[in-house]
Amino acid sequence: MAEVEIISSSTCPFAQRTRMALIEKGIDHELTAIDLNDKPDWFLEISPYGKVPVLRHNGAVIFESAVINEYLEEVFPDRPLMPSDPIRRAQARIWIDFANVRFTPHVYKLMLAQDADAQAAQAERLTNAMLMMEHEGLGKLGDGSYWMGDDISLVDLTFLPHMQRVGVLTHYRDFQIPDECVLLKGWLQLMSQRPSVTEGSASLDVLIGNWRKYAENTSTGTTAADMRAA
Ligand SMILES: N[C@@H](CCC(=O)N[C@@H](CS)C(=O)NCC(=O)O)C(=O)O
Repeated sequence: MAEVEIISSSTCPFAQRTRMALIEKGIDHELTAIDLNDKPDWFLEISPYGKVPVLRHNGAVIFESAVINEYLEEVFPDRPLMPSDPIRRAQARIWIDFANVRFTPHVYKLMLAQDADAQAAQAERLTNAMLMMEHEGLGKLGDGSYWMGDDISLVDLTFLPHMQRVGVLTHYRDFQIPDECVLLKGWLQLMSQRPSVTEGSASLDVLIGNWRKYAENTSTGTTAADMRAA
């Protein structure tokens, strides 16, 4: 048995962030997929939020994708995914926080919105978040192709899964990445070729099927409940 175990579900974008970190860092790991509609008792005993991903390592249980990724970075420092300079590390953390607090909720809220006015308001919020990512993030952080320059980092891994789901928003809500976000589009294209992305990603058709529960606002899961309240 590998010493690192990641507990996931087949199409969870948050678990995808941690799986990508494991692959990018070359960490041998065991992947345990659970059914979120029928959570096993052993999982509920170790996961206080009842959410994936959960990491088990050396007898410890760690949850929350951003915390798991920082933990992996500390414990497995080879093939670093954070800059070495403290200022750059702080900048990376600012954008990881932005992804979690100011970007990802808008993706879900646009999916969950049912009437046209609410959808238009949510689409505007998501557009503004992307414009900020384009101009204040990718446009200012460095000259490289990735968020923090020439090397992939935890920032890229944090944004990627929900940026991939823009195709699902296009399907259900006719939402597009704004035309002026050329850096963002180039970054998404670059990321889509990385083995950590191709290995850990479901097809667009699968994602469209999986997110129908959000598009129709019928999800009874905790993620939808949290995002409705966000
Ligand atoms: N903030 C958490 C979010 C994790 C999350 O929402 N996971 C979803 C699956 S994508 C989940 O396990 N939901 C449980 C449920 O819907 O009951 C993280 O970053 O790890």
